Amino acid sequence: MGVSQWVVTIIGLLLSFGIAWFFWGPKKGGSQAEVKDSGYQEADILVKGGYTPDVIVVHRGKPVRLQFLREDKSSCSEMVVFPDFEKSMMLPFGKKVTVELLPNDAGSYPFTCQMGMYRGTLIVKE
Ligand SMILES: [Cu+2]
Repeated sequence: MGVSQWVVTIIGLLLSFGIAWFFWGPKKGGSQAEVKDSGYQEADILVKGGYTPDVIVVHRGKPVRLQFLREDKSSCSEMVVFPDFEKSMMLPFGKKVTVELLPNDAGSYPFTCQMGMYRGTLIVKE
């Protein structure tokens, strides 16, 4: 192989490694919900092409208050569903909507739009 072929091969390897890392590499710890004076663990979530942040970390046994703000006009984002908590909420455009949950068990609980395209995770720790 000539030098340029080596360069192309190495770049290709680096790219595939980068892509694998992107999908399977260690994820950041997520966003820790803040405990407010209200006693609730609170977090703000922006709905715009997905959920930001999309991983919320809370502690079990304490009520959680998630404030969704939808800035996304696609109908995809008009509802958020927490299947494990049997909860769903309509998210009117530009309006803050509060979802209250009481996670009693540690675990990882997904939340999605009604079609499951937007995805987020509520991580409940001991
Ligand atoms: Cu959707």
